[in-house]
Amino acid sequence: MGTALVYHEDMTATRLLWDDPECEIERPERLTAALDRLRQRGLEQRCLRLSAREASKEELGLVHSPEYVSLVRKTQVLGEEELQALSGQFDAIYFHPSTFHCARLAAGAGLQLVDAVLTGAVQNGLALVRPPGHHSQRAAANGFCVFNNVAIAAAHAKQKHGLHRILIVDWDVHHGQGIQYLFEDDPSVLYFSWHRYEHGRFWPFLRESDADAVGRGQGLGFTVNLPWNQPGMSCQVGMGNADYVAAFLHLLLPLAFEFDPELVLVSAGFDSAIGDPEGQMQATPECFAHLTHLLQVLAGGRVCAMLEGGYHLESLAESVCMTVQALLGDPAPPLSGLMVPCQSALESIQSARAAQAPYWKSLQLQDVTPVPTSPSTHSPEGRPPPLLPGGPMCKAAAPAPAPSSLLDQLCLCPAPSVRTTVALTAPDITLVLPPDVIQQEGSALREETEAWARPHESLAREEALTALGKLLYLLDGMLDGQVNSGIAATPASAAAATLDVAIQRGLSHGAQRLLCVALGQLDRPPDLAHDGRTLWLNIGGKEAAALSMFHVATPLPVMTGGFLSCILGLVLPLAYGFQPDLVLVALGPGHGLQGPHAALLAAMLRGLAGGRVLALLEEDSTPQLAGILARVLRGEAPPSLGPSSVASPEDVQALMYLRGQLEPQWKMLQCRPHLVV
Ligand code: X5A
Ligand code: ZN
Repeated sequence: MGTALVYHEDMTATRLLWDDPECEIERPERLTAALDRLRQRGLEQRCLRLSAREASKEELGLVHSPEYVSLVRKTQVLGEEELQALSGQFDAIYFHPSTFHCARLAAGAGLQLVDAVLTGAVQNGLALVRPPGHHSQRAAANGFCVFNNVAIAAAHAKQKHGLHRILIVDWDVHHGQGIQYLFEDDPSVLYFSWHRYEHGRFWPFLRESDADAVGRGQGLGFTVNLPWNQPGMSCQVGMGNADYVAAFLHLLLPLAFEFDPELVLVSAGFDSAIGDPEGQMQATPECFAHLTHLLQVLAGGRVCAMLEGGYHLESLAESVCMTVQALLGDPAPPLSGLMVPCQSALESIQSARAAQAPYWKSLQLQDVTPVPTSPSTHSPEGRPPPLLPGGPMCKAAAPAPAPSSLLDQLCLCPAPSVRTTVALTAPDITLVLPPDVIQQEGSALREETEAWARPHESLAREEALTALGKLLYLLDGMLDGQVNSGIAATPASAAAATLDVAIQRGLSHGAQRLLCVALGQLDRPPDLAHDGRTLWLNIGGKEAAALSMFHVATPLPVMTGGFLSCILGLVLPLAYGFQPDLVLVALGPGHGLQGPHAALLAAMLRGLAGGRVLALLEEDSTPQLAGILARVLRGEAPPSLGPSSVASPEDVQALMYLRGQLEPQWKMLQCRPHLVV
């Protein structure tokens, strides 16, 4: 459906005219650097370019007082000294004769973006704007922000489009207190912000940026603050990829799914990325592709991102590219670095979960006891040691390479231009496929197929052999980098054997770490080596069992709420911790998944392995199921699941049991710091 890029060159006009070390980082090159890089990468050309318009007085009046708007209007005719004097009345603000025009364009850009998305002209988009907006308040400029672009867009979406639930995700490194104040009693706007806080010692130094500020009146629970505190001993540097992904999986996304937004607005500040002088964080630009990707499973993919901060031009430009790539539907590049959240991040996530638990069902059934505050909870050597298999649960396992030693050794080819191929033996399924999905004709050589099939009785039949030949051909195409993802069908009786062959073939053809998510009655192949190269996750087992850190089984959750906590609380933490370079999802006998649930699972797994996901279906699956999977694998948003029911006690228990077993080895499962007695 397309991605909009909203911009106007005039927004490079406003700039600091006098000496002010605090404000000098907010400069015109921020926009040109981002735009130049988008052009270089050919990303701008793939977007629908929209020229920003000015927001009207009435539109600005949706969140600002008329007196404040006319005050800013008057700055157009002021001289430099008067501008400087007026700027001094606000915190971290400069005015320029062009500020009013630029700020109206910035707000107008957001409105245009929201209109484009909500009228269906595009699926999503980014507004590249300055001045930024999220610190600006009803009658005050603040922190480089003049008009509150995102807040105006949210108010407009409510007023002009009649929306009832809007999620605002503020991933800028500063607290968007302006947005918080404007919606703190409004339950139709869920505002999430993470921010550098350092127990109140970081700008804007506000008590109400802490996790216990959760909204007021009707809006209780609709303000979610995640303050990042002084990393201290347990992580010397700022938050990184693992911390950001953990915050999404364990805090933002459970609430967001329960909220079920109709629109997602992103206060997309990139001062939370590595290299930024303000944030001092460690997250790499790729992380923003993942954050964007994770948000695209909400609201039917209607995501509008608007630039806020971001002051390191190189880091900003790269992070903007990553965000736009994800919006365009490209698979996210794998994350680099050890995926282990630091203790300080876990403390923050845990306090925010505890503060929000009274208002959200998805947090209630899980253990949310308060955080231990003693500094002795920090391990003295800094971040936990690299993940090592062979703990108590791995007694039987042969010595395995530590996943950490395999990091960054992706020896597979880069993501191909052709995204999804479909190898199906049931021809009627093509009727429901989107046009750019390729129907695969090819098959592996007969002899080779027979050789792979030989050990398996169930693959002796002609139909099974034909299906296997197609699957092998598809898998080789994925491993060689000709196609990115695919769907293969197989006769139900041959599902387990076909999956076994696919795993063996993947491992022998260059996959270093293979994640296999098997739904329904599919057992781990008995002859699969326990060498840490395959993470086997069965959903649909009789009971929850962690037979080793690489062999996990859990029953299929019965309710939507349970399914979501299984994905967010188990599947994705394991997957992000394992960092696979190939993902197999098999819908086996009795998998019991509805189309939308299967689509959500596939869409989220597509964030792993550079999108290299092969889905295995049973031949008699409905064409609708194959169609919906093909669409999400090529980058379309999954349909929203609607209001989610609460997880059943059994689902919660299975999850808690597995977490308890696996947390010591899979640190991404943790959503609270561990107690050191
Ligand atoms: C939008 C934004 C930061 C202001 C920092 C003042 N503002 N020290 O990132
Ligand atoms: Zn910022």
